[in-house]
Amino acid sequence: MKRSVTVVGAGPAGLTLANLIQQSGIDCVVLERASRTHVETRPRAGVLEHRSVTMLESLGLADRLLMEADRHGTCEFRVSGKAFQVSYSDLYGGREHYVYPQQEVVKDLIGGFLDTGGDIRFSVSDVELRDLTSSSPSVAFTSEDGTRETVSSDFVAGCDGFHGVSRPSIPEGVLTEFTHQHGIEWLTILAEAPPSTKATIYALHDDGFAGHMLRSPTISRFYLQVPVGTKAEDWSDEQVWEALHKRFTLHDSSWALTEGKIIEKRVLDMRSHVVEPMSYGRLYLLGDAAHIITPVGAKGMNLAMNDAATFGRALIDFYATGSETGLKTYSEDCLRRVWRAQEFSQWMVNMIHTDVSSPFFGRLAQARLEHLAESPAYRATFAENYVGP
Ligand code: RFL
Repeated sequence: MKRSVTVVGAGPAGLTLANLIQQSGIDCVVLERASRTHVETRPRAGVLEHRSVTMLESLGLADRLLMEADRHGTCEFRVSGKAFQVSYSDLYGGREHYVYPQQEVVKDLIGGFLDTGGDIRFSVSDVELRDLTSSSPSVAFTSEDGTRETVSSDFVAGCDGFHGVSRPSIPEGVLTEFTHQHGIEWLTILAEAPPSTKATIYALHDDGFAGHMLRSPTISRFYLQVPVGTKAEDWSDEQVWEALHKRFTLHDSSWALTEGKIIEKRVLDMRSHVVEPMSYGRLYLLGDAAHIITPVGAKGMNLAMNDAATFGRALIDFYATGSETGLKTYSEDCLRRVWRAQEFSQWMVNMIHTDVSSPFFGRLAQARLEHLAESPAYRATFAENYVGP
């Protein structure tokens, strides 16, 4: 099989790229390890930045999103039983967050790609990347029916997430890896509970952080900071709700948390990881394959889509004019935004946890939150980073 571009992985990065280049007449195939049902029902992130939505709109893939997504321009911080809100949209040119679950984004992207004649192979296995420094790299895979196939192409887009095969296919010593373990762990909970808030809540409590994120009118995501080494099964559902009630408590309000059936409970790896450069020969890494970030600040899916837009533009330019400029600057262009998001996420991690590394940092967190509550200039900087450039 021959295609111009082979895309490994059908997450937000791979599918955005596939739609973008296919709409410009560049043929590609997407190879995905999981089944279609699995990727279309896998709940993960849920916040899209204005820029990601604009890109989906330009691809004609935002109709359902614009109808169904909730728009958010305010978030709330709770400290020692008192709340304050930051209206980040007002502080940053009216830009808003769109709350729309990642699996719905994936569903729309798959639908759009297939409707325009796209080729996705689901449930493939034993994906192997070869000859990456040649002008015709290839990808071998076993299709769902057990047939071994090979696709050769001009470029391979490694969009297969942090645990995929693309990054490990790059010889040792080529990439510089930057890893930071944030020294905290979060229990992430998805519950069939309508949101108890109109704005995302970040609560700082002596027992640890708690977060209430919005997903849909019937589903909410919660986060609880838990001691490092905790296993999800250490926490019963009752303990989860008890901790959430306690950490979200407000002294001067009748606000109440609505409970629901817990449908997912897992401990999140609160790690940041970035590789440089994001390419090797004709292999380009996109999204989580190149960088992961904590969920603090809701950047992961947006960075993945930004990589896809940047690489897509570079490919479109290459096939239209022969120019390799965009391909050469791809890594540098993406990394600038990746590091800015990492810096913001780290800043926020330090602000919403009481005990990241020592009680000293607990006091710094309080000082930072007080500054945010009091200073319009500080809030404006937060808004710019939070809602996305
Ligand atoms: P994805 O979404 O992981 O997609 C990669 C795709 O590649 C497939 N794959 C392979 N395909 C072929 N061959 C192989 N060898 C393959 N190995 C893997 C996978 O099945 C998958 O379909 O990466 P992408 O496109 O870069 O998108 C990145 C985002 O998914 C990610 O940044 C966010 O979801 C991160 N994230 C969250 N971000 C938030 O902002 N808020 C959250 O609440 C949040 N929750 C999460 C998350 C990531 C999670 N993962 C990856 C562990 C919760 C989870 C569980």
